[in-house]
Amino acid sequence: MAEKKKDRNNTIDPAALEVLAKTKDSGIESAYDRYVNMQPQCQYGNAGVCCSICLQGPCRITKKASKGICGATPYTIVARNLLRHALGGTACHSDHGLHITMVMKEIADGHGGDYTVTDSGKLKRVAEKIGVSVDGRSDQEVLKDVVGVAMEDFSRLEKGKYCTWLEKTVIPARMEKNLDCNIAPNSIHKTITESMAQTHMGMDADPVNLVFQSLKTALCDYVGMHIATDLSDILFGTPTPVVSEANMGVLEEKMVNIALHGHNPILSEMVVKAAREMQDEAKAAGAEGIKCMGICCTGNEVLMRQGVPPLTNFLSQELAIMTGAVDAMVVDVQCIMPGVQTVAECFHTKIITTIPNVKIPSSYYVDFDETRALETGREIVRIAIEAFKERDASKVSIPQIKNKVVAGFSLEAFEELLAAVNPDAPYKVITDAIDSGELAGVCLFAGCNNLKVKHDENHSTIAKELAKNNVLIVATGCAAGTYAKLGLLNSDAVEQYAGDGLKAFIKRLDDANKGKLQESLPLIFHMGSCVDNTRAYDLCTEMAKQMEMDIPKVPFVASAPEAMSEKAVSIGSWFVTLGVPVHVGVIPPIPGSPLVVGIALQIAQDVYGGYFMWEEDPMVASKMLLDALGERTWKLRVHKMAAEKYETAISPTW
Ligand code: BF8
Ligand code: SF4
Repeated sequence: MAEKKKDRNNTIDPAALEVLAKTKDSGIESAYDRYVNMQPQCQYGNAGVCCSICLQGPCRITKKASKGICGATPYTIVARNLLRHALGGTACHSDHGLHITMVMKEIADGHGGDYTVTDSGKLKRVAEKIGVSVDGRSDQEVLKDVVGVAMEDFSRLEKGKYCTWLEKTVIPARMEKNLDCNIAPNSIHKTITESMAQTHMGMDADPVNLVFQSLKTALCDYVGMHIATDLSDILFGTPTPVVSEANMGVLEEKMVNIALHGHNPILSEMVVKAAREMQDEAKAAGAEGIKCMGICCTGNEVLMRQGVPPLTNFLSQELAIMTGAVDAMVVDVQCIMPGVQTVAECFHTKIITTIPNVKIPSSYYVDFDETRALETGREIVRIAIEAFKERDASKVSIPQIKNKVVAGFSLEAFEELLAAVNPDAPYKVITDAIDSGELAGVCLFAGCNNLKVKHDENHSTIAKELAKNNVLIVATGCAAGTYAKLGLLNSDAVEQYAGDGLKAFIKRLDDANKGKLQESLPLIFHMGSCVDNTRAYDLCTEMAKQMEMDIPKVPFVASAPEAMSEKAVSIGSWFVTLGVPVHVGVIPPIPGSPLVVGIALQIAQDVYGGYFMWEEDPMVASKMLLDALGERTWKLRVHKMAAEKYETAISPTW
C-alpha cells in the first residue's frame, strides 16, 4: 500500500499515462505529484476524529485525549463532520438547481434573453408530475407555476409541508418512510440553516440525531438536483442518443480547443453556440476552426445534449492542459482544481472563471451575465481565439487516444428504447429479464476520481465484472467519463465484456429500435452528469412501480467506486435513505466511531432497506454488489412463492 501511494503514475487511462510520462521531469506539478508529496496523510482525519469546529480546536482523539476539549466524544465528532460533508454536497447541487430556477424565472417573466423553453413536452410532463395544471394553458403560464413550486422547495418555512419534488417523484412508501423517521424536509434552505446550526460547537451531541439530520439534508440534495435536471431539460432539451468520441485524442492540433469544465449547462450551452457561429473568426486567426470539448459534469451536460466530446474526467483535468493544445479552459462551478491555473501558466492556456463565487487568482474572470448570455459566450470564445495565436507548437503533444461514445440516455430516451419492445409496459422489459434470470439486476455507477484508488481502475474493473455477470449498467458523472474515455460506451464493448444474458438483452433493444438509432447500443448507458443521478433513481422508481413493490425489493444497486467530493456523500446518503444499497470504493472518514459505522453499514438496512458497503478492492466490491442484487432477487422469489402458497399478498418486508 505504501509503495502504491508513492507511484505518481496512479492511473490506468493510457492518455493520462502518456502525459505523465512526458512531463515527468518538467517540474510541472499535478494532483498525481501532490498526492505522493502528501503521504502519509493524517490518520486522525482519515478516521474522522479531528474536530476544528470551534477555535479551541483542532481537537484530535488520541489514547491520551479520549474527548475534545469541550467534552465531545468520538461519535459526536464523527457524526458532526459527516453532517457537514453532506451539507457541502447538498449546498452545491442546490445552488446549481437554484441558478437554473432563477434563469427559468426570467423566461417566465418574459425577460429570458437568449434563453427560451426548448422542450415544451418536458415542461408539461414535469408540471403534471408536480401537480401544476397544464390544460388550456400556455407554456409561459405553466412555466411560471413550475418555477413557483421550485422556489417554494428552496424557501418554504412552514412545518407540515414538504418539498414537492420529493413528495411527487418518489413512490408513496418512500415518502411515508421519510415522514415516519421525521426526515422529510420542508425546504432546502431551511434544512441547510438547521444543519449548520446543529453542527455548531455546543449544539447537537447525539450521533443518531446527527446522522438522521444528514439524511434529511441529503434528501434536499435529491430535491435540488432533481429540479436542476428537470429544468435543464426544459431549457435545453431532454437528451436523446448521440454519437461522439472521448479522451485526449479529441484535441485538434490545428483548431482552437476550448475545454468546458464544471457543472452547469447555463454557461456552456452558450459557449458551444457561440463557438459554432464563430468558426470564421478562428479561421482568420490561422486556425482550421473551433472545437469545444468537455471535462467533468459540464462535459457530461454538453455531451448529452450537443454531442460535444469529453476530453477527460476529474483527476486528469490538469493533464489536459499539459498537452499544450488547450487554448482556453472555461470553468463554471464545482470540482475545478485550483491547480489548473498554475499548470496553465506554463503554457499559453487561459483559465476563464465565470461565476462570482468561483474565482481563481490570476485567472481571467468574465462575469457570466445571463441577460447577455450569448454575447458573454462570444467574449469567452474570442479570448480562446486570441490565446490560440500564442500557442507554442513545440510544446504541443496530444496523446492520439480516443474512443467512440454513444451517450444521451435520459430516462425518457431509455424508456423509448424499452417501449419499442413493450409499448404498454416499458419497464417490464427490465423486470421480466430479471425474473427470467437473463439480467442479474441494475447498477448505477456514479461519482468521482480519488487518488486513494488508482484513477479509473475501480470504475472500469467493477463495471466489467458486473457486465460479465449480466448486470444492466447505467452511469453518470466522472464514472461515465471513465467509461467514455476507455471505450466502454459503445457496442464493441458489448461484444467484449457483456455476459450472454446482458448481450441478449441489449440485442433485443437494438433489434426493436432498428432504423431509429444512428449506432448500435453501448455496454453502459450514459445518463448524464452528477445532478442527473435522479434520472437513475427515477429508473429505480419506475421498476418499483412496475413490480408494485417498495424500493428495497428492487434489484437495483449503486456504486461510487472512486468517490471524492462532499456531493458524493450527499448522493450516497439519499440513495441509502431511498432504499438502495450503495458501494463506496474509498473509506469515508468515519471509522473513528464504531457506532456511526454500525448505523451506515447495518442499522440503515433495517430502517431504510438501503445501506452502505465500503470496499477498496474492486473484485471484492464486485462480489458485494452482485451479492446485494442476488439477495434481493432471491428474497423476492421466496416472498412470491410464499404468497402463492398461502394465497396472501407478497410480503412488503425486506
Ligand atoms: O459532480 S463525479 S468529481 S465532476 S463530484 Fe466532481 Fe465527482 Fe466528477 Fe461532477 Ni460529481
Ligand atoms: Fe474541540 Fe469541541 Fe471545539 Fe470541536 S467543538 S474543536 S471538539 S472544543
